Amino acid sequence: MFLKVITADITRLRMDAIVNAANPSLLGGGGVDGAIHRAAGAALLQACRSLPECSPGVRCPTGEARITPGFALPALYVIHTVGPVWHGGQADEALLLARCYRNSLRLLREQQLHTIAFPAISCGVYGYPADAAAVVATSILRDELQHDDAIEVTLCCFSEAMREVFQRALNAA
Ligand code: AR6
Repeated sequence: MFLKVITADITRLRMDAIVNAANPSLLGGGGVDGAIHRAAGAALLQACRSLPECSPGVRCPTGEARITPGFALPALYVIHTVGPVWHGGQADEALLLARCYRNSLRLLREQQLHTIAFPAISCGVYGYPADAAAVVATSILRDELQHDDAIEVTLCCFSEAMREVFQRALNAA
């Protein structure tokens, strides 16, 4: 199993795929989403816009994932997933967050790709408590990668404090 936690700007990573913590429109936003769109260039927005809507304004419902090229990024592909907004923990947040990780890995496997980096999905604007999100992320990933040596997963935190939270959860998972 290859699963590690680092502190980095995800837009700088040379991976088969990096994951974007997007919103259902897939038309960009702040945080890591804004950084990825800026670094990938306008072609990424164009590619996202051309993805089909499943309902008005929704290209990716919460918990699902979509893939596009990475354009100007060092990463070959971007897997866009939409994490849950934290509503206190009783609104299926953990289930939906788990689906983000599972569905992103499913797309990676379908495309026969091997290296992937995740940001701390939902831990910014969407307000998911970092320690709880880290437990979901690391337990799902450990479970998914247990019998899979082909995939290398990097959890890419944006601060040393966040890295410590995710590393602690990984050690306990
Ligand atoms: N590299 C790695 N991690 C980053 C980077 C970066 N360049 N920039 C920020 N982070 P957020 P969410 C971290 O808010 O909570 C957007 O507007 C950040 O410090 O980006 O899922 C979307 O369009 C935090 O730990 O995503 C949605 O509307 C983590 O990435 C909404 O935000 C996630 O924070 C999604 O909210």
